[in-house]
Amino acid sequence: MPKKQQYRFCVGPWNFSTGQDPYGPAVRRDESFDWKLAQLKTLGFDAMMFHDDDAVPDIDSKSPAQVLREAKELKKRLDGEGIVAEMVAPRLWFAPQTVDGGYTSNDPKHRRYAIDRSRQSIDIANVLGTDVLVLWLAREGTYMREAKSGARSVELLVEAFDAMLKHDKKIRLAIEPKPNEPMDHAYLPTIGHALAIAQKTRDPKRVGCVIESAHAILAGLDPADEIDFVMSFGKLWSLHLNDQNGLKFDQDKPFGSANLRVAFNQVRALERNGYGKNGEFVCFDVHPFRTTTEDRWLQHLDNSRRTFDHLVEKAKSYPEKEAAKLIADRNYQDLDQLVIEHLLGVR
Ligand code: XUL
Ligand code: MN
Repeated sequence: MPKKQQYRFCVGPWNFSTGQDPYGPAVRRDESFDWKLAQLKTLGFDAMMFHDDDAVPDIDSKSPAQVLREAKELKKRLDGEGIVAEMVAPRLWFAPQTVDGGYTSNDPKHRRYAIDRSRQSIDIANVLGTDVLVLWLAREGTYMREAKSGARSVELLVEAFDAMLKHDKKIRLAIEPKPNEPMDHAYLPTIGHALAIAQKTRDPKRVGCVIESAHAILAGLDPADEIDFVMSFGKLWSLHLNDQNGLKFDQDKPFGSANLRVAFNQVRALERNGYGKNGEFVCFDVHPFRTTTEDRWLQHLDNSRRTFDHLVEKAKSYPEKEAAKLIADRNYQDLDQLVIEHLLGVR
């Protein structure tokens, strides 16, 4: 394995969720933003991710000047806590204008809203001191395929990305693919799609990716392969580690919770490719189980981080020579058991 690397950790305010789901209300009392911010250092995290309206609540009711004023105030609070803003992401999927998607909506007024709001998110990112704009394209797809033209949607996505790249010469767009939910099918379901559409934009070098473990699993892919693939293009600019138990709703389970071996392989891929060496963060896009009580509210974050650290140790202590010998002999049967017993700590 390559030489030692230091990881830095990150989380978003939405990861302190109160347990609300489509079938029931919140089960934990919400805490203030300041409280959430203060927890990061105690957890050993260095950065926070922001949707535009995490940074500036009720953003659509405020003037552009007011939005920037509030972003500046937030930057001061972050500096005071010694926390970095890792990224900003336009939260387009709540607004009435994006019921049928933002950039790919059939309504030109709504497409304009989505692009304007994305440009404003870039302005917020500038104030917060990050050059990464994350685009989780929540409603850029359809509930039924006859509703939109797939070919036109590709053009509209490129137009939207070009408008963002033009708005700011330094901003990097990090596309976070997810194949479904809330839509039946999304237009950019995998890392391969994100990399391919990057090539059609005015500045492909500034269009890269975020991998979320659960999203790759929902696409029927191995997140470790997605990591290796995108890192061979030098385009993994952020990472949302979590876990997902098969093809269900997006579960955002603690890292390693459903499949420790898949988690191990993700960590090996990160180590192998030197993730973090250009300042990238390891973010945990995880949520507490709904049953979690308020006194255990931070556990899913701490646990994900602990599992990650243990798996880094497992990656470093993996018996490479023994494994190489088995690979040379094409003895994958014993290689399989080698991995299992290494993870079980019995060899
Ligand atoms: C949705 C998801 C988002 C993005 C940020 O599945 O993962 O929280 O990470 O918009
Ligand atoms: Mn995510």
